[in-house]
Amino acid sequence: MIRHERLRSWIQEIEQLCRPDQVYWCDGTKEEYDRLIAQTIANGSSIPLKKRPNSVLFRSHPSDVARVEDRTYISTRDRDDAGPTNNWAEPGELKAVMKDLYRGCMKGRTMYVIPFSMGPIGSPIAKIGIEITDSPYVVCNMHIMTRVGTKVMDILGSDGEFIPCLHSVGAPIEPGQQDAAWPCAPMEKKYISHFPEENLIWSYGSGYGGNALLGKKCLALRIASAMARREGWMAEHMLILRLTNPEGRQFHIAAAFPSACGKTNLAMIQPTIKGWKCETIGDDIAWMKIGPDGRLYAINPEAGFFGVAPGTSYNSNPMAMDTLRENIIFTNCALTDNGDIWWEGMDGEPPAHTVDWKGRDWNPDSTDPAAHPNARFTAPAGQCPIICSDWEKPEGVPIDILIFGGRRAGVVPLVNEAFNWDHGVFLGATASSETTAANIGDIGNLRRDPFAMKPFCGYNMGEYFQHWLDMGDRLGENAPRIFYVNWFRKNGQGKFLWPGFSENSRILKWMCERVEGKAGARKTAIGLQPDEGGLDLTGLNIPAEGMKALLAVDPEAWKAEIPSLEEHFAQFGGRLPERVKKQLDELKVRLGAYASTARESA
Ligand code: O2Y
Ligand code: MN
Repeated sequence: MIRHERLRSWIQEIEQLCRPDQVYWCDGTKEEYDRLIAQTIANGSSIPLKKRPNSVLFRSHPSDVARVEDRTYISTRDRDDAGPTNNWAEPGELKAVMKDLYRGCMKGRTMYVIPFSMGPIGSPIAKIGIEITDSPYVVCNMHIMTRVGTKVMDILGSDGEFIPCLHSVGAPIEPGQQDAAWPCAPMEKKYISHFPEENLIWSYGSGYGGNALLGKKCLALRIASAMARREGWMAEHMLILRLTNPEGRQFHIAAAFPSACGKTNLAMIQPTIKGWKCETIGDDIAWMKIGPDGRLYAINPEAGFFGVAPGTSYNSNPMAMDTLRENIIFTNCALTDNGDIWWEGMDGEPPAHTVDWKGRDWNPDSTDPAAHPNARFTAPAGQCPIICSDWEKPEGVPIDILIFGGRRAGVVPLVNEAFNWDHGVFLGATASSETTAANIGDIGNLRRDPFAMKPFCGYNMGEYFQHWLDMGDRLGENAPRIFYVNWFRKNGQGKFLWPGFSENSRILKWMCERVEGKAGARKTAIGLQPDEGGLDLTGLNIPAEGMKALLAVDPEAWKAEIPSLEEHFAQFGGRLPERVKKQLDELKVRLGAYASTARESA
C-alpha cells in the first residue's frame, strides 16, 4: 500500500493513460536486477558475456543510438525562460501532443515504477525521483546509475517531494505481435521534454541513454539546474576528483568538459608525478552547495558510470578498464568469438572476427566500425579501483578548484587561470570546442558550449551566467579558483603538442600549487599562466619550443575570436549579465594593451 497520496494518484493516472498489462514496483534488490537481466537474455534482447561475470551486451535499434538534442525540449510558459540555447514548446501544446502518444503506449508491456535517489540516500543535497518506464533495460541501468529501492520510499514517507519522470519506449505490443529486440518509436515521434516550472519530465520514443535513464541528464542536469537556481545551489556537468599531494594535503577538483574531451579519463587519472594520488568521486555530474563553513561542497548524484566505450583502453584509462571486469551492461559494443566485448581503440590488435553492433560479421577490413562510436558501458561506480572512500559522504567534499575546457587545435593555450571569479565565469561562458565524430555537427566546427552545459541547462543561459555570479558573491573569499585547459593544441603539422592522459596531472599539480600559494604565475591578456619552469615536466621529453607553443597567447588570433564571442553573447540579449559583458570589454582592452606591449619589447 502506497502511503504517499500524490504519488499514488500519479501512478494511477499514468496507468490509465498508458494502459500497461501490469504495474510492477521496483525494490532495487540484486534479485530483481538478476531476474530482469535473465528475462532480457531469455527474450533475446541481451547476450550474456562468457568472459565477464554477470555482464551482458545490448544492441539498440540503429536509429536509437544517442541523445537527440533536436527532440529535447525545455517547456516553460514564457519562451524566453527557456532561452536561445534550448528547443522550446508551449507546455499545454506539448503535453497535448505527448498525451496522444502516451495513450495506450504500454499495451502488452509491464509498467515499472522506479523510486530512486540522486545522491546518497538521505543526503541534504540529494533529490528523489520516481521513474515510470516500460523498458526493463532502463530499470537495470537505473539500478546501476542511481540508488533504487524501498529505502527511497521510506525517505519519501507520505508527503515527501519527488520529481515525476515518465518514460515510454513508445512501442505498444498488439496481441499476437512479436516484440522487437530494441523497441522504440521513429525519430519524429521521439520527445524528451522537461517542464522545469513543475519539476516534471516526460520522455517518449527512445530507449537509449540520456533520453531514457531519466535520473541522469534530464533530472540531474536540466531539471536540477532550474531547481538549483531557485534554491541557491549548483547542478553542473562536472567530474569530481580528489588529488592528494606527497605531503598528504587533499585538493578537490570539479571539471566541466563537452563530450569527446576525455572527461572520464581525467576523473580516473593515474598521475605520472611522484607521490601524487588521484581518487575518483564522479565522472559526469556535480551537485554543489555552500556548506556551514562557507565553502562549496560537491556530491556526485549518480551511482554509476555511463561511459563511452570506444577509445577506452589500458593505455587511455586503466582504472575504467579494471572497473569493467564484471557486473556491466554494455550497449552497442562488438561481440568477439570467445564471448567478450570489443571496441575500436581497445588495447592490442583488433580481433580477426567479431559481430558488430548491428549483429553483422565484422573483420578488420570492414568499412564500418565494429562498435558504434557512442557505444557505452554502464558500470557501478563502487567497482572503480580508485573510487574515493568519501564518494558517498552525504555532505560532499569541499571544492578547491574548478576547471573548464574544450578541444581546440589552435589559439587556446594548455592552461590559464582566471584573474578572479567574474573572469572565471567569463571563461566558462565562452568555453568552446571543435566538434569530432562523436558530436553532432560537422567535424572541425567551432561550437560554443558554455560550462559544457549547452545541452543541459534547464533555463535561460543568460540567467545561468547570473546564477554563477551570484554564487561567487555568496562564496566570496571561499570561492574555488577557476582554470581553463586545452589538452588538444596541435603544431603546424597537425600533431598534438601535449601528451595528455596521465600527464595532465602535471597541470593539476600547478593548479594545486597555485591554491597553496606556492606557484607563481605571469599575467597574459587572457589569464594567468605558469611561470617559466612553473610546470613540473620532470621525465617528460617536450622540447622548449613545444612548451612555448602550448602556452602561447597570440593576440591577433584572440582578436580574431572577438566577433564569434560577440555573436555568442548577442543571442542572450537583455538576459546577458552586465558583469559578463564587462569581461569581454576588458578582454578587448587587454588584447590591445598586450599587442602594444609585445611591440615595445620586440
Ligand atoms: O548518448 C547518450 O545518451 C549518453 S550522453 C552522456 C552519457 C554519459 C555522460 N555524458 C553524456 C553527455 O552527453 O554528456
Ligand atoms: Mn556528460
